[in-house]
Order: sequence, then C-alpha cells, then structure tokens
Amino acid sequence: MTSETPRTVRNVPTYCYNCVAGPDFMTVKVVDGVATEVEPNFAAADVHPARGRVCVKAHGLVQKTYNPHRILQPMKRTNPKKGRNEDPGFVPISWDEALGIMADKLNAIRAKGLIDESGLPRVAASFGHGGTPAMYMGTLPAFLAAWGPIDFSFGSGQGVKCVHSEHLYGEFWHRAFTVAADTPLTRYVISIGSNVEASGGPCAVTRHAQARVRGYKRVQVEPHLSITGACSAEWVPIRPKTDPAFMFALIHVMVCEHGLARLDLPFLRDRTSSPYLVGPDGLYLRDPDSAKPLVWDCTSARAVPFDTPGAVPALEGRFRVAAAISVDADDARRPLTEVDGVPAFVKLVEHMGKYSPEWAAQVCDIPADTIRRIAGEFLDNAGIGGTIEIDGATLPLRPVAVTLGKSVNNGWGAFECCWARTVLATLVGALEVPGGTLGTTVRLNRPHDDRHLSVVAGEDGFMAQKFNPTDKEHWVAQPTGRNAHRTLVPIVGNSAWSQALGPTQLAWMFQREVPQDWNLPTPTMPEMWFIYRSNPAISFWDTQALVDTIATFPFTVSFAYTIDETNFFADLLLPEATDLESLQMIRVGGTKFVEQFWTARGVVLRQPAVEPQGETRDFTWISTELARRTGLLEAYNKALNRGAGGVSALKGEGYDFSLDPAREHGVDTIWDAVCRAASAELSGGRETLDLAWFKEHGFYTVPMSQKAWYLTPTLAEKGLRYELPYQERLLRIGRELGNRLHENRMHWWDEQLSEYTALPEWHDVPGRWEKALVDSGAKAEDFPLWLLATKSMQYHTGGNVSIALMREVAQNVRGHAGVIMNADTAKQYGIADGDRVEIRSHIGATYGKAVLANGIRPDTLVIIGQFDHWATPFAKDFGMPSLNTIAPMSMELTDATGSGADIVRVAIRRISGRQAQ
Ligand SMILES: Nc1nc2c(c(=O)[nH]1)N[C@H]1C(S)=C(S)[C@@H](COP(=O)(O)OP(=O)(O)OC[C@H]3O[C@@H](n4cnc5c(=O)[nH]c(N)nc54)[C@H](O)[C@@H]3O)O[C@H]1N2
Ligand SMILES: Nc1nc2c(c(=O)[nH]1)N[C@H]1C(S)=C(S)[C@@H](COP(=O)(O)OP(=O)(O)OC[C@H]3O[C@@H](n4cnc5c(=O)[nH]c(N)nc54)[C@H](O)[C@@H]3O)O[C@H]1N2
Ligand code: SF4
Ligand SMILES: [Mo]
Repeated sequence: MTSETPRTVRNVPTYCYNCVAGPDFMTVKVVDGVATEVEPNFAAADVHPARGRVCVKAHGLVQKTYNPHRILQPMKRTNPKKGRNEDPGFVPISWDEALGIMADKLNAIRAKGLIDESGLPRVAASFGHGGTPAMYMGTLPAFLAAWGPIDFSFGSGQGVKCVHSEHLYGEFWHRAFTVAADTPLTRYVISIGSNVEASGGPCAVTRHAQARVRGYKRVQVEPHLSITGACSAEWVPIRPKTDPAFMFALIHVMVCEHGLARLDLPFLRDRTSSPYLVGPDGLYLRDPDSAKPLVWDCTSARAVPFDTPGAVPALEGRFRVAAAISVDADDARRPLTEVDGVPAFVKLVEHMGKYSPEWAAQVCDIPADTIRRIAGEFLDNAGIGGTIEIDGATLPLRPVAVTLGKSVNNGWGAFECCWARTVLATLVGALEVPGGTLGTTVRLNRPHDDRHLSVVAGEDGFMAQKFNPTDKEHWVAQPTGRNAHRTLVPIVGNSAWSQALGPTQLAWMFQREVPQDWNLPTPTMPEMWFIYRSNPAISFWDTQALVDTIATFPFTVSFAYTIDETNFFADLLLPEATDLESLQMIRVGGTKFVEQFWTARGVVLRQPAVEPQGETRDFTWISTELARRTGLLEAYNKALNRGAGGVSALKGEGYDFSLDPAREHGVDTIWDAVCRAASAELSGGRETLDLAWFKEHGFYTVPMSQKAWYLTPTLAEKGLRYELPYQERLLRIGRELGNRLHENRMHWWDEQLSEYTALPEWHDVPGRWEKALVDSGAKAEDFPLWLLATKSMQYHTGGNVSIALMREVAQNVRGHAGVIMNADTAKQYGIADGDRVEIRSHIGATYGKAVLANGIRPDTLVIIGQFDHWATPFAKDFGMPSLNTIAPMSMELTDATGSGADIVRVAIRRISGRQAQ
C-alpha cells in the first residue's frame, strides 16, 4: 500500500463495440490520467438490455491501450520486396510525411481516373469484423463518400463466413439482417449452431439467463457441446452440414403429420403466399389482365387476384382455372386455359412428403423420435391463438423460435436452412410477433435505423425488394467491383453494404486465376488498398495462399494497432488513437445485431478517457487531413452535413448545425455539431445538448415502444404478405441470371444457379465437401473427420489476441488450448489429452494440442477462434492451430449468394519428438 493518495480519479462514460454483439455501455476509471479499470455504467441500467454492463473482452481495453507492442507512430516500408520471409523494414516517419505520401498517391490516382481500364475502382478498402470498425473510424466514412467509387470486394471472412445467407434471405423475407428469438417472451427455442452464450455479448447472456429463470426451454442442435449447449435444456449432436434435413423433417411432421388444423391458418392465409395458386409449370397462375397471382376464393368458388376485397382464399384443394397466364424469366408470358392450380401450401405439403423423420434420421444421425418430439414441442409451445398486450396493442403471442448460427448460415445448405427456419415460423404464425422469430435491423434496405420504413409495397403483394437487375436491358454485364456482386448475386442488391457482402472469396481467387470461360474484363489489382481492424491473412480461408496475393498489391495502407499478418505486407502503417483515446458518437437502441433489443433509442459518445499513446491520432483528424490534402474538403464537409458521420444530418426540422463546407474543422467542432444535431433530432427539437454535456453524461435516449420489435403488424397494416413458402420469384430470377450468363458464354456459375428453386430440395450437402476433395485429386477416405470452428467469449474474432488478459482468462476456459476431440476417437488414434497433433487437410496442415472431451461427435473436431498467428506480437507464440490455414477457398464450395462455410475434411495424428517442436 502506498500512502500517497491519487490526485484525480474520474469515471468516464463510453461504449465498447469491439464485436457485433455491441454496443455495450461502460465507464473507464482513470486515475491521474491513467486508465485502470473498466466498470459498468449503471446510469444506463434502465435503458441498456444488459443494464449498463460489458463482457470480459471490454475489460481487456485497458491493456489494449497500454499494449507494449502497439504501433505508436506512422511507419513506412523500406524493403520493396513483400513476402512472409521478407522483413518489411518498417521505419518511423512523421504524420506529415505519411499523409503526404498517401495524398500524393491518391492525387495521382484521381488524376488518372477513379475507375481503371477494366471498369474497376483503383482504390479498394477492407474493414473487418461485421461492420464494427465503423464504430471506431470517426469521420472516415465522410472521406470515403467524398472520394467516390471504392472497391470493398476483398473480404476478410466477415460477410462470406459470417451469418451470410441469413443477411441476404433474412432481409428478403422479413427485413432481418440478423435474426433472433424474442428471448424475453419466448418459451421454446431450437438453436441450430447458434452459440449465443459465447457470441451474443452481455445483452444476450442477460436475456437468456432471465429466460431460463422463467423456465423457457432451449434445444441446442450442433455437433459439439458448446457453452450454449452446456447451458441448454437439451443437446442434439447433429452430423455437420445436415441441418436442412433435420429442419425439413420438422416441417414434415408439422404439415404432413399434424396438418393444417394444428397450424396458424389465418397467418398462412393472410400473411404469406400460401394460398397463391401454382400451375403445372411451377409458376404462379396469374390474372390474364393484371398479371396478379390468383387465389381460390372459397366464397365465390372461383379464382380471383390475391388482393380481391372480401375474398377468403383456400389453402387446400386443387382447382380448375378457366383462364390464366404464367410469367417466366425475361417476362415470358404463357396463356393458360382450363388449367389446374394448387395453393402454394399444397405444393409445400406434397414437397415435404418425402422428408420424414425416419428419412432425416439416416442423414443427420438424430433419432426419428427425437425429431418428432421436437416438432411436437415446437407446435405445443406455439400456443396458436394466444395473444399478449404490448403497450396498449393486442398482438399474437407465439413463444417459439428457431435460431441459426454462423456455420449453418453460410455456404451450401444455408439457403435451405434459412428458408426452413422462416417457414417453421410462418406455420405457427410466429414470424415477427411477440415470442417468435424476429429480425433485428436492415443493412441492404434503408433506412438503417428503422426497418419498418423499409416495408414498402412491391410486386405480387410482397415487400419491394432491391435486387440487382437480371433482365437483358439492366443486368450489370461488366462487374463494377472485383467480387462481381452486382453481376452474380441479385439478392445482395447494391446498397453501401452490398459489395462487402458479395462473394468476396472470388475477388481473392480471381486475382490469381479466372475460370476458363470467364469472358469478362480481366480483374486488375487495386492501386491502393486500405485495411482497418481486419486481418484476412488470419480470418479468411487458405490463408497461406491469401498472403501471396496480398503481397502482390502495389500499395497497401493499414490503419494499424500492432503488426499483424496482413499489415506485414503494408507500405504505410498509420496508428490511430483507439478505443479509450478518441472521439465518436454512434446511434444506439432500437433493434440491432444479435440481441440488442431496446425500448429506447438514442446516441452514445465514445470519448478520450486518456490521452492518446505516442503519436497516435484521432481518426477524425486523420480523415479531415486526408480530405484537405486530396482537395476534397468541401465534399467531405458536405458529406458530414448529410450525416455521413453515421448519426444524424446536421440540419433538420427546426435546427441547423451544418459545418461551413469551405473550412477545415477540428475534431471537437465536428462532433459537437453531431451531438447537437442528434439531440435535437431525437428530442424533436426540444433539447440541444452539446459535446460538453455528452462528455459528462455519455448517452442520450428517448423511449421507444416495444411494438417496434415486431414487423408483422406493419405488414398487416400495409396489406402485404411474407414471400413464403414458395419461391417463385427466386426461381424466375435464377433462370434470368442463367440466361444472361449463358448469353455471354459463361458457365462457371452454373452449379450456383441450381440453388434457385421454388421449394428447396435436400441434396447431399456434406457430400459437396467430400466431392470437392476428390475433385482436387485427394482421396475422401484419407480425410475422415470434420473440422469446425466456434467462437470464444474471450476473443472477438482475431481482434484482441494480443491482449494478455484475454489469453489468461481464455486459458481457463475449456478448449482454448488446442483442438477439441472426442475422447473415444482419440483413443483409437492413440492420442492423449495434451498431445501435440497435426491436423491435415488436402491443402495443408496446422498444429496444436489435443483437448479431449466427451461432448463432441466422434467424427468431428473443433478449433476455437482463429489463430495460427505468425506476426501478431504475443499471439504468435500461442502455438494454436487454425481451421483457416487448412480450409480451401473454392468456387465449388461457394453457394449462390457467394458464401462458404468454416468446415473442412481432415485427418489427425499425434506427432512427437522433433516434429512436435
Ligand atoms: N477459424 C475461424 N475463422 C473465422 C471465424 C471463426 O469463427 N473461426 N469467424 C469469421 C467471422 S464471423 C468474421 S466476422 C471474420 C472477422 O475477421 P476480420 O474481419 O479479419 O476481423 P478481426 O479478426 O477482428 O480483425 C482483427 C484485426 O484488427 C486489429 N485491431 C484490433 N483492434 C484494433 C484497433 O483498435 N485499431 C486498429 N487499427 N486495428 C485493430 C487486430 O490487430 C487484428 O489485426 O472472421 C471470420 N473467420
Ligand atoms: N465473443 C465473441 N462474440 C462474437 C464474435 C466473436 O468473435 N467473439 N463474433 C461475432 C460475429 S462476427 C459473429 S458472425 C457471431 C457468430 O456467432 P455464432 O453463430 O454463435 O458463432 P459460433 O460460435 O461460431 O457458433 C457456431 C456453432 O455452430 C456449430 N456448428 C458448426 N458447424 C455446424 C453444422 O454444420 N451444424 C450445426 N448445427 N452446427 C454447426 C459449432 O459447433 C459452433 O458452436 O458472433 C459474434 N459475437
Ligand atoms: S459483447 Fe463485449 S466485446 Fe462485444 S461490444 Fe459488448 S462489451 Fe464489447
Ligand atoms: Mo462474423
């Protein structure tokens, strides 16, 4: 104990948004200018779903700030040769020199033109971890907006390995960029590979703990017993990548065994396309005049357009229609007379007939009785007909949900899973109503802070969709970015987020080699590549090959925290002031990723709790400097005035805090204007709070009704239907896309086109991985095990691996020491706990220790997180294996939306002696 008392102790309110489960509120205890502790922000206890608390990772932010391995001043490369075995020769330089070098390059690019001879942006940028870098990059978005076209094609695993299919199909079906259960009200959750107790942050953990106390039941379906499985009522160890079969069997039990009488008939009839009549060619029967889909009206006993007032559409039966048309791809209209039509619901029932629990049991390795029981429990708990009062409105209560984790949600089979999950919700009327399956937010649609406003009438009684065009006239025949998202993936659209959600592995692959019948302009290298809070050289697939591509990029600028495996190849390292050192305001509340469901919305400030270490600089300062040095100051300021800082436009009804576009503004001035505009907007002009107020209070919120969590009332109000179960539109779009590609003599995307079906069929999904092996010349029997990945509560992807405290905590949590393996399987292989092992796939090997467990399928191995670092200080000494080192990047394993999964066939063996070093 020291007798000296500290001179000043401050508790500075701020936020953590290091992973997509955020933002979470905290305060930083600062003693004599030094951050010493992260503590809850109890002032937020009544608004924040985790009552003002953060997770273990946020407690690492103190060490993050004072990490001795931090880069504390700008650096430039002196060794022109880039390679894993080439020392980059980074030397410190001044900010003036660093920004000068960058501005010269950028100005030269601007002079040549922003787009190169292949029609691709000369500047590319990659930001990682599910969009969280935006919560730390200050006003950089305003600089990017001022610059013009930028290629976000080069992915880092966020997107294509994330919850990718859910992002795309979720928004399509129910404006759900991510999907969650209505945990506070639900009674029964089937959680299929969703590891929410590790990945959902304090909000999810709090909500699920409360639900358990309330007595809800969660059934965890996944090949290994994750932390989430361990605190669920039941664990169902499914065979990897067979989830669609399991879910199809659940649907089978509900529609073929229980039948319509036990389902939510009004919901299916009025809120879905179930009554739309499907003709013999698999397309909707449409009214010959209006081309509107027909339904069979039970009152008048005839086929009428779906929106005929007073009609009571049939869900069952077969009906003769005197005259109709069908509309196929490229608007091919076919007149039909005396044609038979069946409601889409009947098509579903017929289609599901073959997917019995007995059939699924063979595929998924789950007993038929278990599947039947789970379907029954789901149905029983749905309590069809029940209601609940929410803020004065009586809404349906359907307390059952199905959630999907990231590995179920991407690659082949993910479309089927997302479809089945959403269909399961519609069968019991549990989509977007209290207790059921809810979307969180939108990213492909606008506005981002209110998904209800994106519910606009579109064609055929459904919501309007922003697909990339596939018709002859408008199809984007020449890619505008290196992953060709507008050309290949209609459903990803073309919003600000779309490109990063395109098939980003294709961008990497096509830098090395294009398919034989490519027939598109040759993909060029970006002349300048920005990278921030992302480490694709660790997070992507086939990371050994990936770094070879990164090494060829002519000029890479990394906003850098430490050296890592990606910025090892950079030409400039720019160290920004980070979490506890810089200023930014973001929106909070409403409904957001993972389980951020609030009954308030507002803004929160991140502020310098301590002085920036070394020469690190606030991102807003860096962005303003870049804008000035590239002659873009005016466009940059105008972007800020429009709200490109990420919060509010600086001018609104009754207030105007716009910045003078001609002048350069300081960091505080910019955020002060944002603070004032945000508070004025939120309060409807009643209150204007400045930066000083926010520095003291941290956040500002206004109440929001819980009714905003539920989308179905909004659809009902607008008379719209969910586009389920029958995917007539997707079928047509797929055919159209095929026509375009084939007209241009391209067949390399043909396998992907097979995913466009009206009702998904089971195909041998795991078999695709085996086939990919064989196609690459390997023998399937040489790689008998599945290797999977799972998240760690202590690590946010690879972002905080260099923080000692995280390592210390993680080492006390099972699995973090190596590869998790079934104890019986290990015995067969002569492997003991702690033995050093080699895990080999057809493309390479990764090494680590065996961690034996009983809670894992005998045919499965699991590696936590993403490691195998070789440059990141501290982490490079962990000796942890990584799936990413040995999982291939593969066109064959890319689905129609452009995603792939973290799964690979492997062999394992014990290594000893010299090899084990
Ligand atoms: N094996 C395996 N691979 C995976 C996953 C998995 O679960 N297992 N998950 C996948 C998913 S879902 C995602 S979203 C991706 C994410 O993968 P990435 O997008 O690559 O994201 P991170 O791993 O978080 O990026 C970490 C980098 O950010 C740097 N960094 C951290 N803090 C700061 C800072 O304050 N300033 C600066 N300048 N840099 C900082 C770190 O040093 C590190 O280099 O990974 C994917 N890859
Ligand atoms: N602490 C922490 N939280 C995070 C992140 C983080 O890195 N750390 N990352 C954030 C991000 S970017 C994302 S995308 C989310 C992801 O959040 P989750 O989807 O919850 O991620 P995982 O933990 O990878 O969960 C995947 C689970 O799927 C199982 N699984 C793998 N293959 C299969 C399969 O074929 N079938 C079934 N049924 N299960 C399978 C694995 O056993 C694993 O437990 O987490 C977010 N939250
Ligand atoms: S879950 Fe943890 S790391 Fe993620 S934002 Fe919240 S506090 Fe930060
Ligand atoms: Mo992710």
